Amino acid sequence: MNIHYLTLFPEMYEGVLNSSILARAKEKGIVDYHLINFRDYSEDKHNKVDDYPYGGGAGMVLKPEPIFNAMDKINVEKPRVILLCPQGSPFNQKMAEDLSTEENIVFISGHYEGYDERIRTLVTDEVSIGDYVLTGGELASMTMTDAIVRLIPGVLSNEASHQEDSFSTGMLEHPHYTRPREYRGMKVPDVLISGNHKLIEEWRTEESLKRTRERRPDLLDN
Ligand code: 6GU
Repeated sequence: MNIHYLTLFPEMYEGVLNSSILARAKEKGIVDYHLINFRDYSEDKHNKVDDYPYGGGAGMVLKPEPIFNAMDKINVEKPRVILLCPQGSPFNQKMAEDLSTEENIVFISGHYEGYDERIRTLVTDEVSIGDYVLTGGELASMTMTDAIVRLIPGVLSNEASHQEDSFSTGMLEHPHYTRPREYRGMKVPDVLISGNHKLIEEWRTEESLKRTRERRPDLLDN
C-alpha cells in the first residue's frame, strides 16, 4: 500500500511514521509513506496556499491550485482520496478494515481554514475522527493510518490478534492478566489458572459483555 499525505506540516508525521508498528510495516515493504508539502505546488509568488473567502466572512480558505497540482503529481491508480474535516463521516473500525485493502490512499489535511469547494471534486471520502475540533487534519490522518496499517496481513505478527480487537467483535475486550498471580493483594481470577479452556472462554465472553454494557451500551444496540 502507498499512502500519500498532502500537508503543510510534514514534520508532524516523522515520529509517528518512524516508530513501532508503522515503521516496521514500512521496513517489511508492506507499506510506503509519502509526505507532500502542498505549499511547494502553490502558483502564488509568495507560496500562499489560502485566501479570503468570496462573499466575505471570518477565516481563510485553502486555494484549489496547490491541492490540484499536488494531486496531478501523485498520479497513482484509483486512489482513495480522503479529505480530513470535522464535517466528514465518523471514522470507525469498519472503515479501517475497508481501507486496509486499498493499494493507494491519499490524505488531504487542511489547517485552520476551510477548503475551496472545488477541492471536493478530487475526493472519494470525507472523514472525521470524532466530535471535537482539531487544528488540522494531520493527527486525524495519522490516527487513521495507525488503525488501517495494523490490519494489513503481515503487519502484526499474531494474525489472530486483531480479530479479537474491541469493535471487530462488536464488544469491548475482556480483562487481561499476567504474572504475578497476586500483586499488592490483588489476585488473578481463579478461572484463568484453571486450565479449563471452555470455562475461560465463557468467562471472557461474560466479562466482555459486562464491560460493554457498562461502558458502551450503544455497541449492543445492533
Ligand atoms: Cl479529520 N479534522 C479536524 N480539523 N478536526 C477534526 C477532525 C478532522 N476529526 C475530528 N476533529
